[in-house]
Amino acid sequence: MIAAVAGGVGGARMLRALCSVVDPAELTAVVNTGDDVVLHGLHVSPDVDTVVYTLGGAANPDTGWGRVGETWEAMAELRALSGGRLSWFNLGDRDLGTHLYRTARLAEGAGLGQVTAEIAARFGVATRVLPMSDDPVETRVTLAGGEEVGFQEYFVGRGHQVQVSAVRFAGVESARAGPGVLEALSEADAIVICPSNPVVSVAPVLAVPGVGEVVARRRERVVAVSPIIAGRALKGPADRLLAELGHEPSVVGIARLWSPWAATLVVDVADAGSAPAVEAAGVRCVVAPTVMSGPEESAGLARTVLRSGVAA
Ligand code: FO1
Repeated sequence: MIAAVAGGVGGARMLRALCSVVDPAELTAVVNTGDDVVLHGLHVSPDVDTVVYTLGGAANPDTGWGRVGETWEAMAELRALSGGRLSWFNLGDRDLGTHLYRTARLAEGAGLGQVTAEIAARFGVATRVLPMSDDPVETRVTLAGGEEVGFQEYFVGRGHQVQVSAVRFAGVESARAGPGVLEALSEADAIVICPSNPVVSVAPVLAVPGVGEVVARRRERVVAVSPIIAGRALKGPADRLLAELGHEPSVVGIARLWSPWAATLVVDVADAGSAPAVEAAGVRCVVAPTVMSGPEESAGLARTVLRSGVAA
């Protein structure tokens, strides 16, 4: 059994790669819910949905989030009605079905983990997709001017083009790990920290009481994949966020960040020269191609990751 900690698009692609080399039913994904947002009265779980759609072969390949073959009739109507005020976050027609279902089931008293299992079953996903918590945890971002906004307001509303001075996970102190999360992490032969945004995708999962502790306890079996290659994030604002929050936006910064939790860090061949500095941070460094540009490259990375974690 393999467990993985994942955020949205980068995490989902790592999970899909792992599924190409192990039985998908042997994989459990623990997914960030700090990005969750209530919009138009609907509970949207972007990272959970991105993982489910990706593993179910239903994700939009261009964006990585949302559904393939999506239509946008409801959004167009909402845009026309509100003059654009209420349509800043794009919810496609098919995607809306997911949010309607989730919201209805939560109102009926089901937990987020249970509802996620139901949605995953509809997409034929054999991997267990576990939200990090059934309890509300909200990633809040303080902008350089002092204003605090919700994560999606920063990420989508402001296009993550604004400077950030702090990030916090509101509610995390009293959140309980989701059903099955601690067991999966405790029993896994290897734990993979996916190349998701460290600050806003992986950190909230590790901040859930008990989760960070069990990952740290299993450190020898934990393999992280660097989301930073040659100082840059392939997608999204991870490099800028790291720098703005006082971390080095490099594989060495990632090694320092993950050293309490991960014994091994996989870095891209472009960062081979940083291997000694990664090891000086107390983390075993594995150098391999990490860009998941196609199925073969993705499978190659997954094999490297599993070899590094299971053999530890
Ligand atoms: N990302 C965007 O950049 N713009 C959007 O309008 C947008 C809508 C959206 C709807 C549903 C969903 O599941 C994800 C969506 N995302 C959108 C992606 C999301 O904001 C980010 O991928 C994550 O929260 C960061 O991991």
